Amino acid sequence: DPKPVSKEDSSLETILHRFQNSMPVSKRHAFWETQPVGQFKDGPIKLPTPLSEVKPEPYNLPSPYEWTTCDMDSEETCNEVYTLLMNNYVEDDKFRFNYSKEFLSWALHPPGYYKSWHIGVRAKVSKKLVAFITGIPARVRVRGEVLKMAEINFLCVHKKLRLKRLAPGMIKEVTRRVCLENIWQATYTAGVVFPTPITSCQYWQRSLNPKKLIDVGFSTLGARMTMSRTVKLYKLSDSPVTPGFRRMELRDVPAVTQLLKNYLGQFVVVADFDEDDVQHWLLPIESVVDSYLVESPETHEITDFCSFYTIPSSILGNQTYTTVKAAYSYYNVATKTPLLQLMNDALIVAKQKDFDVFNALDVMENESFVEELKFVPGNGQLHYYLHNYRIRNELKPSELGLVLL
Ligand code: MYA
Repeated sequence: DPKPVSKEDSSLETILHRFQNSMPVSKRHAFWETQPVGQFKDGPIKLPTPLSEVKPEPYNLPSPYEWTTCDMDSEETCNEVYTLLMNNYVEDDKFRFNYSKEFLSWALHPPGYYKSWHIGVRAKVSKKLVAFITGIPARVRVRGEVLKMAEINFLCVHKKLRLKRLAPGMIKEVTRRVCLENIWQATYTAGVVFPTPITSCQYWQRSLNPKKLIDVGFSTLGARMTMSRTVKLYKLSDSPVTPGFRRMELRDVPAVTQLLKNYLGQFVVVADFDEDDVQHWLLPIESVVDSYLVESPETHEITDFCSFYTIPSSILGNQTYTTVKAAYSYYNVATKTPLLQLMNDALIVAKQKDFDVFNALDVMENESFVEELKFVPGNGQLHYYLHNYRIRNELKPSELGLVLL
């Protein structure tokens, strides 16, 4: 059984044995798999060490700073994290992500989360929160093997403390705390390239409120286009067109889990969701995550599903508008309704809910609808990474069935 190793049985020998046994005999190379050469197969790069060998105390920080574990249930701490990210998280020349407090609470409290993985750095004297990084537990399937992983997100260092090598210390500390839970793999995404992405994805953006997006510089008026022609180009129906299209409810969790499981089976790196995960990640939460499905009016079977999450972005230096409200395509499954029509309905409900733009990565089958639904390529890429897991061949974005926040 090559599956995650239990705490009771994590001796190196047992792990090595299980790891080798995960390959069919004909493909195993007991000697060469121990040598520093490129390997034929996907798998861990380093085997787990016994837990007793994981460093028990935190890494050192430069002396003016100290570690803090952020209790995200505390309103005060949640506010501090929110403010740090609002002012210092990912930005380009015009926009900066402005994740809401409700979103952060949702993102950091999935089933089985570890409080110790919500890590802050404070200035010792003022106690001001100056840096942050988080992990959450997840099961990720890589070519058929389900692994317990950490999803790492919200790495942020205050602008005044940049380029002082705080980030590497924070990454080492989160790694240590993940390993203490006997988890040895992680996944994360970033807009920058470092060693080594498993694939690099492209964002596509669909204007829902083109006038505002043009006014704030998010998009530009196309060549030979007027504002009124542009508004007309992006106009959508007032309400969804698919009969039986409705918001997901608690009673739909089993059916949605089944739909997702069946659908995601075809991809190479995939979120492995059970019913608890689906309830947490996909049951709608106002201004955080939206999910819709198609219930057949005749059979009442749930045949299709679509979802998106909400991240506002602050507009830097605009007098009229402060925020762009963006929807991010999450997981979508079409078995009866054409995917194009399903996603068009998703655009319609997003427009009804006053989103300005709908974003989608070119993961899963998203490339099949973006052009026809008038998405345009965004600038910049999103790179996907695995920590301590080798994938021999770089993947195509369409081989990913995993969307992080
Ligand atoms: S991605 C979002 C990242 N956040 C932002 O972009 C917000 C704005 N920027 C900042 O706050 C800072 O610039 C950050 C770097 C904090 C990003 N991922 O301290 P430094 C490397 C990984 O002097 P700073 C997200 O949250 C850089 O290449 N490494 O730099 C996922 C250099 O290393 P090297 C990054 O600018 C995070 C070193 O850091 C990133 O003050 C996944 C410089 O450090 C980045 N996004 O701070 C983290 N950006 O010299 C990895 C820069 O080698 C998790 N760097 O090039 C790994 C798995 C851990 C768990 C394992 C469990 C088993």
